Amino acid sequence: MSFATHFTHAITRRPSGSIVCGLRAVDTGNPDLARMQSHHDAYVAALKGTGATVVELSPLETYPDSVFVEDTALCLPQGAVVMRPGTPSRLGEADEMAPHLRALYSEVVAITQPDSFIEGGDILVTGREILVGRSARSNAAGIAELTRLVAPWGHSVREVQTPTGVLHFKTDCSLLDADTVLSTRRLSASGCLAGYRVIDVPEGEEAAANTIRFNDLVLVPAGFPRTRDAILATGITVQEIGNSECAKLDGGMSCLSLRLSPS
Ligand code: CIR
Repeated sequence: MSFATHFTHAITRRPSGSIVCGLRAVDTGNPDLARMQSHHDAYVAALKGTGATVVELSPLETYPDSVFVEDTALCLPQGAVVMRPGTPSRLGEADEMAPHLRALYSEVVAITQPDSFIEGGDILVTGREILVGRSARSNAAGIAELTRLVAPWGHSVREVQTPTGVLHFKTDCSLLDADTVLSTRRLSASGCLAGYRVIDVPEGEEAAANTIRFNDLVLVPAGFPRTRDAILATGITVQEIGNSECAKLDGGMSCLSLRLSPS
């Protein structure tokens, strides 16, 4: 397994009661906290089942969307980069995450420029590069600052475009192995994944494009059998996790963890 799919640790944060105030593009009703917590428990258990250590952080009432920890940092083998979320209600989540990263890494740097915005959901780390989708949450200044910060660690960043109306780049794609990307057709048709082996999610199952490859497992949102079977056909073990409540807030499998393997 490459550095892009092998992880010794994950960081998660339990959802808080304030989750009903979480951001959403379309209101399909409030998430049910108890059901979300039970999905979250299954998610954490699946990560632990691969042998990884999971750091489970306490709920943060002040930040309704703070269960979506992925947006607060980029974790690479050499160090972590603390993000600058592009929406005011989430900006403070990054500072809350920083000390937990410092506990695991000797090098932690941060996006700090006032005009820079970038969220982890827009970043796909593959076996060969870091793809960052420009979106309503991640701008050119944020991507440029990230590029400067990770260059000394030997990483190159390629700016791409998150499809219009899609929250994050990884809403529409995820890494299955170092060279294989699961993608919606609307994203793969843009050509930004040229050179990768691309598996398109079947039509009607676009919401299943956001999975996570975590060691030997791929975690897939429950309810998308054709996507599950397409991944199973690659020979990777799949585990389905309920995502009905996070989906009401535009969240999926990747949003719920930071995945890392500090070197
Ligand atoms: C938000 O709008 O920021 C949250 N309701 C959802 C964040 C999902 N995060 C992710 O895709 N990485």
